Amino acid sequence: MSSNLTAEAKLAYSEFLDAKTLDDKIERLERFLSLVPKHKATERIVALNKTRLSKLKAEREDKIRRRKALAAAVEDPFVIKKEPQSVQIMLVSDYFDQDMGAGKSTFLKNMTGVSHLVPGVFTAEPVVGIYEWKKIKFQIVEEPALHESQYLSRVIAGLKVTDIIALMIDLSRDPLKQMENIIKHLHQHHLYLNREAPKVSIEKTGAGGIQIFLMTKDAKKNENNIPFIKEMVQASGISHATVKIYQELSIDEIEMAFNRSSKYKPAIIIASKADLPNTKENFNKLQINYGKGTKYEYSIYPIAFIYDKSRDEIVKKGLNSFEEDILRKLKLIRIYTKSKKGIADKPLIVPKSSTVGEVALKIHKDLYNGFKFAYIYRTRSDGQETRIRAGMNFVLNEFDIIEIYSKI
Ligand SMILES: Nc1nc2c(ncn2[C@@H]2O[C@H](COP(=O)(O)OP(=O)(O)O)[C@@H](O)[C@H]2O)c(=O)[nH]1
Ligand SMILES: [Mg+2]
Repeated sequence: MSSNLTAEAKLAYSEFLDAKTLDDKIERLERFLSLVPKHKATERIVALNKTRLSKLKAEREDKIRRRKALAAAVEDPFVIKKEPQSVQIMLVSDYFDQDMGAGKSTFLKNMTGVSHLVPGVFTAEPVVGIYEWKKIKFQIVEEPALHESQYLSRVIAGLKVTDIIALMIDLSRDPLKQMENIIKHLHQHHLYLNREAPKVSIEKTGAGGIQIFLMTKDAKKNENNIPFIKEMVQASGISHATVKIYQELSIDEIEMAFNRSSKYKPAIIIASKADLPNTKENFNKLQINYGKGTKYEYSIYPIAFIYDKSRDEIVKKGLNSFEEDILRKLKLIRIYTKSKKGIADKPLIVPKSSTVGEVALKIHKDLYNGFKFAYIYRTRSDGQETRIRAGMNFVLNEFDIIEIYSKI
């Protein structure tokens, strides 16, 4: 133990080492971490023990999950079934006050028309709605505002498997504070937004301990941290592995890379209540700190739902290219299938650069197994309509029409 720690922290650590049950271990390690002052000299101790902590928590959650699975198959409101062929967007915000929500319910209600929802009332469980945009389904899930509670880890578990996360930031409050609050909770549970995973690979082996290889010139700068990296890999519960590192890693990045619960998700910011006076300045603050041109590159949508008396309807502002942007951010393209019945009016949503073979498999495995060839109808950039005879490996473009010929 480092001499940078207070006597109280050292005592807490030895109590942790003495803990017998999983719950005790977690509680005592959390207490120890709360007693460690956070600065340069302690950042390794903190990172290492945070990794230990999340391993213990993962163990506990696993136990709880298994226990639950054994019990009657009660539907878990925190597990959201995804509509097939849809894009799922989860809304989160920080927790401020019961009566001062960020605008998630208002967004959900106005976009999807879910009726059993009262804006202005705290939502304790996820609420789901769905709407169609150009024949594509968008499923919107409102998560409870993030705050320390027994549900926080379940909310974040949901966020870790969604397609894209929308941070709802209330422009009538300090936006940077809200961002910090949200990101703090997410990082505590090792969920990272608009960031790439550190370039590291871990391959478990049967024996031989932890072998670390620094693969690039930049990676060689980690030389001094090798013992620490080994400790981190072990703390994550792996005893034998080949670890290849391709970049220089900060202490934070070491923690991200070797924590097995780390997840990376695309995210956008929806900046609500842009109709209120004096919100322009807060919007600018968000833009400068998190918008395009910063390292996070958030797309930020300043929105408002305004009642138009003359038309007796709510007008949505600020969402002009919302769905297009989301598809682009998720690297998804639309293609259309053609059969004897004609061209489908619903597009298939597939990853960019999908091949004819991948699409055939997605439609039906018989089309794939019996595949002969496909016709691709494509409008060229000069406006010319073309028909291309294509094999399995042909790469599709957005808006291609595909007609597959199969022996089956
Ligand atoms: N002026 C204005 N108020 C809004 C807007 N969106 C939400 N609100 C208000 O903000 C409060 C909280 O909204 P709600 O949707 O319940 O937030 P949630 O807690 O994040 O679900 C309610 O009183 C809403 O009427 C908006 O675009 N403009
Ligand atoms: Mg709500």
